[in-house]
Amino acid sequence: KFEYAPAPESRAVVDIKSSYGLFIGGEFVDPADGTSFKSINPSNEEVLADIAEARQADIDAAVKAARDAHTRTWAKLSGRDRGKYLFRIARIIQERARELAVLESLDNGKPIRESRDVDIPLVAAHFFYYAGWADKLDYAGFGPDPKPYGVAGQIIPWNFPMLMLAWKIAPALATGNTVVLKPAETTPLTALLFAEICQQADLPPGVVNIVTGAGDTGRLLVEHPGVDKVAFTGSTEVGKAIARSVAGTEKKATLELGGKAANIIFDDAPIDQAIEGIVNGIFFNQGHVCCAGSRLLVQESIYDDVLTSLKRRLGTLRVGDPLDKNTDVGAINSAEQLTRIRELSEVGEAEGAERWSPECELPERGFWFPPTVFTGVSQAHRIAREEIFGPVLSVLTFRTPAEAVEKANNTPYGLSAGVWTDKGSRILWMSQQLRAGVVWANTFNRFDPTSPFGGYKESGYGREGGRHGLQAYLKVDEAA
Ligand code: TXE
Repeated sequence: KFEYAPAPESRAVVDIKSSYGLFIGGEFVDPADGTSFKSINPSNEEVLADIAEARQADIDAAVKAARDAHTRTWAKLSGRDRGKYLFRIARIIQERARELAVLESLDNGKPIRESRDVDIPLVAAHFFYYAGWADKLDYAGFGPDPKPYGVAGQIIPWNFPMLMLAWKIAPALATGNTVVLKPAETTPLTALLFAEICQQADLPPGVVNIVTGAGDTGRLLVEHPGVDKVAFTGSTEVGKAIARSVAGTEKKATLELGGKAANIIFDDAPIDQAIEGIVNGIFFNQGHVCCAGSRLLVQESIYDDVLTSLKRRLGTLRVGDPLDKNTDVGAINSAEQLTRIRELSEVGEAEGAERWSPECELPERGFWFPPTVFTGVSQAHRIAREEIFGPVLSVLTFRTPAEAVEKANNTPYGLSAGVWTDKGSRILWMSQQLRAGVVWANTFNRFDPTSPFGGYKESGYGREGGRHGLQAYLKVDEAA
């Protein structure tokens, strides 16, 4: 048992076993060749647990378990019965929310306030939402009697481990698919706790299988001939490799990849609210967010005011222990990600942008990076073009709405954007002009299970969330 101190909010107790097997056919099993890797706490580099690494024989077993469960039980259940299981899972997630939140913060490094108030409540909400759809698929507008693909191979990243699992598993199960899911290698623990929750909910064995491992394990899953549908969230580079791998096969794929979102502040915006939106846009979850507002576009006339207020606000952010309920910015998830953030920040300086961070003392152990703002950034700079995926904001300016649109769209990505203005007509115009899957108006990083989420351009294809999220798991063409 781990005891967590010092914040009373975090004084939860969560069982972390010293080692974890693979969850296949409803049980935890040892990997065929016995290899494993470590999951560590990024805030202090301590080992949390030893995690089994799945190889070919294990993927074969997991896909077979998922196939058997699909043909023998899951596909035969009525939508209402599938919904009952999902409602049960949602309720157990609520009951075990504290455990899940602490475990998420330990494994990922995100502040407990976020895992407690954002991640885990949204996870439960996703399961409730898709549980409600399970017996209404005939009315979802996809034609009569829409059919599941069968076995879904799902690969998720480390930035929102439980939430990405919910985005993947809840709609897949609601539509009658079974699942083999691979969590990211740096954050497997909540997915393994979810496996226990499936047991607790008496989910039929094999409906959900969790295989742990790194990129190679993911590749084996994607390439497995028994997988009918691939769903991936992660880097654009790996997403492209997956698209190539499934091309010419019968597999369907949905890809949710990187982003370089513009957060656009007009001079008539409610400034205090906008400052909060900028901070939330890029420092929420240490900026490990595919839709992070990593490019701030400020109208020139208010540039000085915005920068002064923003810097003052950043001076109040607390960076540190993820389990302290007062922490605003936690640890960077891994040494590799920290290196990436450091390298791109150095590139920013070398390219001539001006780097600024508030005074803050970072813990000695663990992976840390201070909230950072780059000014004097031009569109040609790499820090304005490439996803940094860390607490680093690049500030650019614009004069007219048309210039804001042009700069915002000047990116290979197209996942999200934010617009801050008092004018309703401008919000409508901007949202039509911006080439982004999500456009937030006078808010940022707001998620809801009822809203579809996904990208344009190199940010991927397919939508997760809402009614659209069902479509990704149904043979809608054949049914129509
Ligand atoms: O991603 P990977 P990484 C971006 C972000 C970050 C960069 C690299 O810019 O700095 O990607 O992060 C699995 N076949 N995003 O290296 O490798 C892997 O094990 C199948 C944005 O962590 O894409 C993990 O489970 N699977 C993104 C998952 O893919 C493979 C979130 C994501 O890891 C694989 C994460 C392969 N060949 C990173 N190689 C977002 N859209 O939110 C790796 N994986």
